[in-house]
This record gives sequence, structure tokens and C-alpha cells, in this order.
Amino acid sequence: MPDQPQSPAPRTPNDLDAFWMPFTANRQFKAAPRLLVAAKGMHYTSDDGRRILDGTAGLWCCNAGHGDRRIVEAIQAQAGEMDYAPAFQMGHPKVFELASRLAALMPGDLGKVFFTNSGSEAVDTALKIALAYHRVRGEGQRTRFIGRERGYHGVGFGGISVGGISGNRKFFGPMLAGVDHLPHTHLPERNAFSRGEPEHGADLADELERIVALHDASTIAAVIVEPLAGSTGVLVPPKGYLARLRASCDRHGILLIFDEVITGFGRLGASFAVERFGVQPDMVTVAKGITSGTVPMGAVFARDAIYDTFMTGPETAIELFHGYTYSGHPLACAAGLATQRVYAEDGLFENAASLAAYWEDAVHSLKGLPHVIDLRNLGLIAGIELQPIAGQPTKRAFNAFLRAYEKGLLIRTTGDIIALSPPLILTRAHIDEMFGILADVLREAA
Ligand code: PXG
Repeated sequence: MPDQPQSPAPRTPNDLDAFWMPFTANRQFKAAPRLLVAAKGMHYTSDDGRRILDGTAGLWCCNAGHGDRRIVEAIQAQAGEMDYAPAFQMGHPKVFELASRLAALMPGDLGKVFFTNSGSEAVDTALKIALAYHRVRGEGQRTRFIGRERGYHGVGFGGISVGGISGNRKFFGPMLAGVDHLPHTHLPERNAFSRGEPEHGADLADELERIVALHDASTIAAVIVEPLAGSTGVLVPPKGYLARLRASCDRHGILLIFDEVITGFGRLGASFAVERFGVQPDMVTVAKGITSGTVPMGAVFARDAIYDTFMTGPETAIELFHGYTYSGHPLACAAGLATQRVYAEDGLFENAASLAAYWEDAVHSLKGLPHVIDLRNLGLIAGIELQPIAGQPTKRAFNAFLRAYEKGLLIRTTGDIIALSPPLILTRAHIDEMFGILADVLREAA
């Protein structure tokens, strides 16, 4: 008999060693961990028993706040009734119900919904649908994608290829072939301290014409952008930019994909950025707020005409060779349906819209505090850009994150930018508290 492997040393529940944490400085965290143990409404509870005001809706996802009884009970009931149903060649009622409900919420003719389990999967799914769509229509040479600098589209190979964050790309080889990037729209020298959509930069959408001239439109499948770039520091689109991109895509038969993983489900005070900006893309990717972060789920909305294009071969043929074991998982569907009911019953998108002006004033009240070099906002999103400490990029904002956490406020940082995106259940009093703490944190940093 071969030697038995030695059994590993027993782990205590608090042994932090085995978990390889995502997008985290593992050694720094494990030396001084920050653990959350409970959540209700606008607050987390930390393991040392402190209430932490949630300034980020988890990671931009818990739009209905935490622990809403209606969502919790729907998930519990579904787990008892049916844990799982096969996703291929089978269905269950709630997945159809959720798709219909979401399609009704989305403006225009984005009437077909393909379910995934995350934003990254939604992005890769949308890119694959774009390629397959052109091929089915007899334009299979349209294989190029155009993303944008400072775009974040998740961490799949498709997403990092069209994404524009060097740290997410440089370790991972050549990625997808045939991807080009539009320039980002961050123009602090012209737009700093803009309230809402900045005045300057719509012409940056015309860079698509330059890329088309280089490659020829007949080689380009799709353009993908975040309507508002969240992860790279809240880059609000310049006035008219998205409409100009749409016009350019129309001219050249290029599909336009909006990645609304952050901007969807009320974050901008409207159902989706599609509604907020009145610009109609051909596909929309979502995740996060679809279930208010309670059960992992993502989705791609496609225009009816895209779906119809696939429905042309023999009726017995599978039209799209794509899907996940957990596409439309019953627990996620139950969570999604309950979440959409909560959004509607409690008027949470309307609450976000009605608080947006108050939020904007609160954000811009930070002007003049030490090291604040730009303030940006739209809907219930804020970006607070700090002057980096010379030679130590990211440190100033990360220190602010640590101090805010000590003072009972959860914020998020990227580079030297603080991002805020609270649950949509918040009140003016929460906004006052949030920006009061933040102002103290920034003053102390002086
Ligand atoms: N697209 C966009 C626009 C996103 O913001 C994804 C795709 C990927 O989603 P998944 O579910 O695969 O993570 C995202 C995710 C942050 C932060 O603090 C942002 C995201 C995730 C985690 C942190 O900026 N966005």
C-alpha cells in the first residue's frame, strides 16, 4: 500500500491561511483582517461588533440594502421547494418569469434575456453572441472587438481583452486577438469638479471612426463600453458621448454593447443607463443589482432582432452553443424576482432619482478639503479623486479607506480615487453621516 499522505494540520475556524483572496493584498489583509459577520439595511456588523455604514452597497451590488425580509424568504422558500433544475433542454417557471419581468423593465426592444452567473460571464456571453450573430447573418469576418481604455468588463479572457486596465491584462498573455481600444474619457484638466455629465469630450467617440478607417468596418463585430466607467474611478460620460458612439456604430453596422453591471437597476436614478441617457444599445450586460447581490447572477439583454436572427435554422437544432450549468439557477431566479418586486414596491429607483441632487451637493461639499483634486457624481455614485502621495500611488486613498472603516463607514478605493455607491434605500440622514465621516477622514489626512 502506498504511503498515506499526511493529514494536514487541523484548521481553526479563524485560520486565514487557506483562502486565496480575490483582488486583495493577501499578506497585508491577513496581518490585520477586516471581517464582516452580519448585515441589515444600510449597515454591516464587523466581527468586533461595530456597525459599519455601507457606502458601497457591498461591491456596487446590494441596491435593495441588506437582509430584506421579502428577498430572504423568497430564497429560503425556493431552496426548500426545488434546489436545482437542469438548464439545458429543460426549464422551470421562475426563469421565464424573471426574463419577462426584466425585459419589461428594460427600455426599447432589448427583449431577450440570456442568464449567466456573474458580470464577467455576461460580458463573455455578449461578445460570443456578437460573433455568432454576424456569422449567422453571413458576415463571419466581423471578428474584431473595440473596448475602451479604463474599461472594466470583468476577468474572463473576453472581458480582460476588451477591458482597459493594464494590471488586469499584463500577466495573462495575448488574450483575444483583434481587439482595439477607444480612448478613455477622463479629462480632468477640462472637466474637473463637473456636476453630473461633464461638458467636454463627446468628440472622443469619433475615435471609433479612426479605428474603423484602420481596420475597415467589415472586420468589426462590436463595441463594448460601460456607460459610466465605475471600477476605474467613476468616469461619467461627457454630454452627448454615448449618442455619438451609437451613431458611429449605426453607420458601420457594428453592434453596440453597454456593460451595465454597475449602472443597472436604479444606480443612476433610472432603471438602466439605457433609460437615463436615452441611447439604445444592441446588447446590455448586467449582474450585481439583478438579485441585489444576494445570489450570484448575471444576464445579457439582446435586441429581439438579434435573437430572431438565430431562430432561422431547423427547429430541432440548438441555435447557440453556449450556456452554464447554473444559467437561471432557481435560487437566483427566486432572489431576482423578489428583488425586482422590492425595487418596484418600495420605489427604490425613484428614491435614487429624488436623492441625486442632495447627493451631488454632498459630494461637492468636499471641494477644498486636503488633497481633493476632483469630484465626480451621477445618480447615487460618487468619485473622489485624491492627489497621490509622491512615489506611493494608491496609498493616500487606501489609508482613507482604513480610517473610514475604523470610523464606521465602508468605502471603496481604486488607485487614489474613492468610490461611493450606497444601497438605494438610503435617506438624507445617511448621506449626511457618510459625508460627515468622509470629511473628517480627509481633514485628518492633511
Ligand atoms: N462589468 C462591469 C462594468 C463591472 O463593474 C464586471 C463586469 C464583472 O462582474 P463580476 O460579477 O464577474 O465581478 C464588473 C464588476 C469595484 C468592483 O470596486 C467592481 C466590480 C467588481 C468588484 C469590485 O470597482 N465590477
